Amino acid sequence: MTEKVAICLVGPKKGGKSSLLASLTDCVAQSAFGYSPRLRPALQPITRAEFSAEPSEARKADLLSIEQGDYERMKRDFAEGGVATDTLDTYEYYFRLSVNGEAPPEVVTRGPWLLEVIDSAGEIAVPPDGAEVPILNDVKAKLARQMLDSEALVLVLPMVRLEDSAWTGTLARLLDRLALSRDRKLKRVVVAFSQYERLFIRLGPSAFTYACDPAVALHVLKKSLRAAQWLDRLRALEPAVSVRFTVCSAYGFTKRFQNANMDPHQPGERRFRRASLEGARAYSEYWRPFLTAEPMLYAALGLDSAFTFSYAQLDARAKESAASSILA
Ligand SMILES: Nc1nc2c(ncn2[C@@H]2O[C@H](COP(=O)(O)OP(=O)(O)OP(=O)(O)O)[C@@H](O)[C@H]2O)c(=O)[nH]1
Ligand SMILES: [Mg+2]
Repeated sequence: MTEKVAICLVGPKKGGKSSLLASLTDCVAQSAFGYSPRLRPALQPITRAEFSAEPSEARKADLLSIEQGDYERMKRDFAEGGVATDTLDTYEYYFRLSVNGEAPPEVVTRGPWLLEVIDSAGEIAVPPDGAEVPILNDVKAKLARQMLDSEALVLVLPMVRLEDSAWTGTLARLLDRLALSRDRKLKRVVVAFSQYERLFIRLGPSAFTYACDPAVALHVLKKSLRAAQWLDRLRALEPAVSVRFTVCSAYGFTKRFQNANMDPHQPGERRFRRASLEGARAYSEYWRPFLTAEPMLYAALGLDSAFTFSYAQLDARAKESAASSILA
């Protein structure tokens, strides 16, 4: 049965929300994610009319729709270096998601899913601390409503030292208000650290090998979150809301965006292989972008990949290293 899921992207200006969304369908199409390639998810942009129509009406809506491809425009903007989302409105994008391969029974027996993903300028929900950013009240009210009506939030944060960031206070307050609000529908929150490839640019051909190791991602997440004051606010949402942490890069590890970490031994675009995955498909993927499917697939399905981590996973590692330091 078709299910509708609303997902709201939230995060500071220049955090990478629009880029994450723009690279999403390519990431899914190229299986550039940490899910098993046997999951075989498919994600295609659809029009608002298709999203709104009853299932039997969907084909008709398809035919009648003359909507200009908003999502195509977003992809183009991204490919040309990115455009800051304006503060005049919030923007909805629609997708049809299906899972065509092996998945846990609670997932395969459901779907397809119709997703509404809401993008907006970072300054509306997470302005810099103390800054007076003029935003129309109507737009603020619309986004607030959309956040409360969403089943999932994807929090996109740039992978920088969080204690240096000017927006951590507003983010903490936003999470507080969300925790207190009674009429929220929220079931899942994914915290996605964007621009992950930037950590590896000095590693040359090893960059991709390290990036593909979930243990490296877990380690990086733990370090990044150590100073995050908003982390406890997020934890307060549990257990009603399940929270996951992940990393991603809309740019990925290819030359297209002038990344320095392309394999220097290969001319042109090189195909990568993720270690520890057998099977022919895994050998032939481009890996561009990198893991940007994770936040949205978890938000929509509640399905974990090798790169989505729970509080328990983050904590378990903390205990292990505490124990090993006692023995050291
Ligand atoms: N290195 C690197 N830069 C990225 C990546 N993704 C996005 N960027 C750049 O980061 C900047 C901000 O990205 P956006 O996607 O526009 O960020 P946003 O959160 O939508 O920002 P607002 O719309 O202003 O709230 C742009 O200049 C992007 O080109 C990435 O994976 N790696
Ligand atoms: Mg944007």
